[in-house]
Amino acid sequence: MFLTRAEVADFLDRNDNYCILTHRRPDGDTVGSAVGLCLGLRAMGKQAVILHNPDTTPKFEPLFEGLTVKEPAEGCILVAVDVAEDHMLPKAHGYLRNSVDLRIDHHGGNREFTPKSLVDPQSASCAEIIWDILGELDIQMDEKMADAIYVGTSTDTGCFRFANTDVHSFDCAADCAAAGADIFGWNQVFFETNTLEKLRLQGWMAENVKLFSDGKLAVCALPKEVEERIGVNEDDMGNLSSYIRSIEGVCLAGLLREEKDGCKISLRAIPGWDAAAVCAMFGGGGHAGAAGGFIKLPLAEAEKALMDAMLKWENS
Ligand SMILES: [Mn+2]
Repeated sequence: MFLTRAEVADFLDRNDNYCILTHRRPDGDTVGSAVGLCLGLRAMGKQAVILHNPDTTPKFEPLFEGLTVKEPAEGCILVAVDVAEDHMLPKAHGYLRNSVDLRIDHHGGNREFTPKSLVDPQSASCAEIIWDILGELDIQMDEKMADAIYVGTSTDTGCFRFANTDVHSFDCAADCAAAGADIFGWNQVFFETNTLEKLRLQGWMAENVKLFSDGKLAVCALPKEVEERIGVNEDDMGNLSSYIRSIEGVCLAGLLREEKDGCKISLRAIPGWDAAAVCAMFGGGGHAGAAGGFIKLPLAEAEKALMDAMLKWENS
């Protein structure tokens, strides 16, 4: 059953004892949405916690402080935020995939896995939907809530630069700023800081990227050996496909990362180009502007398959 924001607000108001779930390899949006919702529910006097996500990277730990538990309490209401499909739950939470009561999300076109859901693919971030729900519930954001909602909104819009950024994103961010969010501090953390290893890897990518179709398409195939030699961590690897897409003239860019039984692909596209459609050819998905998937082929063959798929989409 699909619910409106007002109906979700009403559901949250009428019930109690919530446990919030985030997606595997958590990003700013799933973390910000969970923290914002948890603090909002607590401000209403509700029992609310977030299930500890074992994939959490250090950047996000301060936001989660004091909110997480290792096990959901007996009989609690499970709410998933920014979780597109049940297999996107962390592996350790897989046993809960048939027990989630409510999903709040902005990924469209996915298989429903909860009896109740609020899915708005028009929303740039899930955190903005949480902000709307807090508004429906007349909750005034405090600094901590504002920090969380700002992290979600700013990271999913690439600091208000991606095509999904709209008036609502700015309204939400303005409200976060008014409520005391540390705008400069979070921007420094997420948009103005790189490890030296990440910058070295970008240097390698600039040397090894392949441009084709008159420079409109770009692919970079990254051997595991290079990642290990440079010493990048998982955090460093986030959003590197955007870096290739930023090359002048490139409309659609793909990054391949070599793994044990194949290659992980990550695509970025400018408006009018469809990263999700290309990833769908390999069973993956996402948004038109940003999508991902997996190709069960060795690196060189996967690179060829991805280049062929990108050309096929361009010529379709
Ligand atoms: Mn999101």
